[in-house]
Amino acid sequence: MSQRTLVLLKPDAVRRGLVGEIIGRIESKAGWTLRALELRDLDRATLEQHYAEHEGRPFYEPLMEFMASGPSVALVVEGERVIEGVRALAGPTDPIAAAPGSIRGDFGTIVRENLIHASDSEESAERELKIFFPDFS
Ligand code: IDP
Ligand code: MG
Repeated sequence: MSQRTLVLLKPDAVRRGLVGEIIGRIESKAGWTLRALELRDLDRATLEQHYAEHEGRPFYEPLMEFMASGPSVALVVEGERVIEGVRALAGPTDPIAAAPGSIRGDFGTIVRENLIHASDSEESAERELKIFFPDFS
């Protein structure tokens, strides 16, 4: 089942020079392809839409500040079960709990600065792709 997912390489990944490493892992999965890729400063309005489900949580404001602290890389990745697959490559939200071999497990220590966002379901992917790539068909 071919799908599309929205991936963000967060400002910590860009600052730390891990963009190539992380995209390499995604690109290496057989049959997955990059359909869009852009280095982008994410503005408040975009971030509010993207993280609407978390509004009011204690980590929300620090998360918004962090996500606006430098450019991110926004990607559309397409391929077989790519939504579930990129989440598996990323690992769970807390990088200390994430298994070695996963992106968060290999490179992260701080929950907020966990390197990568990836859509968590078909519904989320559809919603998030519209926010970040509204002209993409
Ligand atoms: P996800 O990115 O693994 O889907 P979510 O629960 O959707 O995780 O949270 C969105 C983002 O908010 C996380 O990736 C992380 O950057 C941040 N975050 C989530 N929970 C916490 C927390 O408890 N403390 C600090 N930051 C958090
Ligand atoms: Mg999430």
